[in-house]
Amino acid sequence: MKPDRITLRQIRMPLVHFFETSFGRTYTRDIILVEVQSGGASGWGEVTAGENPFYNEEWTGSAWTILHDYAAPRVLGKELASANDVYSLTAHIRGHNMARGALETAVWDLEACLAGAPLWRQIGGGARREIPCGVSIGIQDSVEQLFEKIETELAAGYQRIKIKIKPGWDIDVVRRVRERFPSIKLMADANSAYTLADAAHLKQLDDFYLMMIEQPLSHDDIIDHAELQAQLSTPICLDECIRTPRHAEQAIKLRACGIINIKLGRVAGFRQAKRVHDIAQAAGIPVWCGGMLEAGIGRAHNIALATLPNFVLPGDVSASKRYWKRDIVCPPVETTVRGTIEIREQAGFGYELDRDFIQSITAREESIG
Ligand code: OSB
Ligand code: MG
Repeated sequence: MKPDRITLRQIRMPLVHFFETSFGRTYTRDIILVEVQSGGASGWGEVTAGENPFYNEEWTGSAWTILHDYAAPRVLGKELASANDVYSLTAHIRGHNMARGALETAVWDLEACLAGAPLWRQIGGGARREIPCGVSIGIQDSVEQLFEKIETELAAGYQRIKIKIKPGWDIDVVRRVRERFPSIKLMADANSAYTLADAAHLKQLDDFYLMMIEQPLSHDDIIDHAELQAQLSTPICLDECIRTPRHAEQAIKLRACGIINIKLGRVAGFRQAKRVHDIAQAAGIPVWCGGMLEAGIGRAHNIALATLPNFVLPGDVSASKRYWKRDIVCPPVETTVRGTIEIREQAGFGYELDRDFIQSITAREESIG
């Protein structure tokens, strides 16, 4: 495999409903798609960075520059024995995992297409035929609206509900949700909105038998999470903090978390995601697949990832229609009545690209090579 052309396309897609986290509201996604070609074949990846550098340091604009000026030139024209080699080729670039990860996952897709194999098999997955699904529900304008959303998702069969929290939308909201839905699998994600000074406040969440509390403290502070975990009976799940396999080792060693959310982009692609997965598995730490409001390509890559054996908890990978009126893949990603997504046997990421639609929403396009 020798990438001879890499094409970046930035597409613009309005969300069906705004999505609010502790760091802000998103109404429209600006997503970069990466197409890697070798001979006549193509592989596709999706940048999972947000529109602003608020979840982590990356955003659509930085990802375009990193891909165009640094990552793509390092991979273009290289004879690759395996998609596993891509990570090292861009490792000279510090950080910017989501930009690098989009290129890496595109090469995995390319490799799978050339092998005529589904992506989940190419990455060494396939531990399950369907992946368990949960939903992430953003901060709403009222608790009544949140109740309504939860009802809808439970009726659709989703196996667990994650709600977003922030100071001012936390203990009372969780209490009311728990009173209304006493037996659902429930968790809360704070996206780094608190500090260790809030430990006593967060400790109140122990009353609501949550599956976990996701990333309560700073995006880059494993040590404070270890201190907080020692005070909480609810397991902490780390998201933002785990950007490398080494971070997973350190967090586990310090007992900073009981669960890890793995996001492909955040850890720079499949190779690193598999390493984090393996480290957690060896330590008896369950993992699940997080989401970043992905369009169909990123969603399909997440499905492949979630077939690795230690993805035992329902993740944030859900149906396309929760986010998009029309997705960029055909058919759209759909869930079963069991609240699962069935894996597909087609080569590569398993769905057809809706190229006309992609073309019609492309705001910027450039080929290298
Ligand atoms: O922290 O998991 C997060 C969306 C954007 C940024 C960060 C997060 C999220 C989600 C959405 O929770 C998950 C999804 O894609 O459904
Ligand atoms: Mg999170």
